[in-house]
Amino acid sequence: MKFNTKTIHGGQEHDKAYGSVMPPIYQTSTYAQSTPGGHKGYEYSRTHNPTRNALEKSFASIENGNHGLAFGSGLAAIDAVIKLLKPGDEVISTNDLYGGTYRLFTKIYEAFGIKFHFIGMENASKIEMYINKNTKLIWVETPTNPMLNIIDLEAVSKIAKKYEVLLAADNTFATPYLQKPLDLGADIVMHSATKYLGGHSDVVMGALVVKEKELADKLYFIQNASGAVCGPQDSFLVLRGIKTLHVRMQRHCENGRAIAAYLEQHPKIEKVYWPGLKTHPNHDIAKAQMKDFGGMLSFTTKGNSYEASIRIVEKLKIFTLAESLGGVESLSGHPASMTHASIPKEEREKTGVIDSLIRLSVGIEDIDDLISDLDQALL
Ligand code: P1T
Repeated sequence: MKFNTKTIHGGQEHDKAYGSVMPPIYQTSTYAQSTPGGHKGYEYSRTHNPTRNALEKSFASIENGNHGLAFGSGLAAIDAVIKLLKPGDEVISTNDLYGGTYRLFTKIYEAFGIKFHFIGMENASKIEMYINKNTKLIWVETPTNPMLNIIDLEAVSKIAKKYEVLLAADNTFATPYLQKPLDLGADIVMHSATKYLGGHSDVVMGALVVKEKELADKLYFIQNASGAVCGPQDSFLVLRGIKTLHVRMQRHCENGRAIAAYLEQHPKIEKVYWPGLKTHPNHDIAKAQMKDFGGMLSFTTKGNSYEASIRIVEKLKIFTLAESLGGVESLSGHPASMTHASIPKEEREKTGVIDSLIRLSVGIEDIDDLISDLDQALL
C-alpha cells in the first residue's frame, strides 16, 4: 500500500458490529467479563481501548513500523522512552531541540542519575566522541526545533548499530509524509501528534512507533504501568486528522517554499532557516532523506532586536502568535521567550536561538494572504 492510501486505510478495518466506516468512540473505562478473565480482548482502558488501538495501528502503518503506541502528549511519549533506561545510563541528544524535551531530560531525568550530552549532530561522526560503555540511547530531532538543522539519520543509525545503542528520532516536524526514520535505521520514531498528525490544533497527544516486538513489549509495559495514555475521543480526532495528512503536507510544503523565498529577499531579514534553501548547510542531506522540506521555518531580523521581533509577531494578523505548530492555520512564535524559554540563555544562543529569532508554522491558507500579512508586519 502506498503512503497516500495508508493514511486513510493503514491498519484499519470496518467496525464488526454495524460496519461503521470510522471506528466508534469507545468512551468506556472498563469492559464486562463473563467470568474473571472472560472478556473479548479488552478489560480496562488504560491497558487497551478499541478506538486507541485503531489509531495505534494507523501510527504503525504510516511510519512503516509494526507497533504503534499512543500517549497523552508528546512529552509523555518521550518520557516512556527514557523509562527504558536506568541510573548510570547516558544519552546523546541533539543540542537544538524542543525546550520541553530539554526540560524533561535535565530537570527530571538527570535527578534520577541519567546523564545527557547535548551536541550538534550536523556532522554525525561527532557522536562517536561521546559514546562510552554507558551510552544507551541517541536522541535525534530532525529537522530540529526551532533552528531547522538537518541530521543525517542513516549516518547516525550506522553509528548506533556499531555501538549497539538505541536510536530514537523525533519526527514531529517532518511527519512520515516527508521522512521515515525507521526505514533509515532508527529503532524508535516519536511524534508530538498534537502537531501535523492531528493537524487541527485541537488535541494534545504523543506517539511512538517501533519495528521490533521485544522493544514494543517493553514500551507497552511502560505505557500501561505508567499510564500516560490518551482518551478515545482524542484518538478518534487524530485518526481523522491522519486521513488528510498527505494533502495537508503538500500544501504546507508549497506555502513554506514560497514564504522562505519571500523572506530571503526581504531587506529587513538577516537569515532564513528552511532546509529547502540551497544555502542551508545540510540541504543535500535534507534532499536525500526527505520528500520535500515542510512548512516550518525560522528567521532573524537585521540588528537582532528583541523589541523589533516582538513588534513583528504582535502585528501579524493571519499568523496567530501561539505555542505549537503543524495545524492548518499559520502560527508565529518567539522561541526565546516562548517554546524555548526553559533553555538557559547561554545554551540556546549557542544553537542560534537568539532574541530576534521568529518561528513560523506555515499553514495551508492562501499564500497571497500569508505574504500580505508578513508584508504589513515587516513594514
Ligand atoms: O506538546 P507535546 O505534545 O507534549 O509535544 C512535545 C514536543 C516534542 N517534540 C517536538 C519536536 C515538539 O515540537 C514538541 C512540542 N512543541 C511545541 C509545543 C512547540 O511549540 O514547539
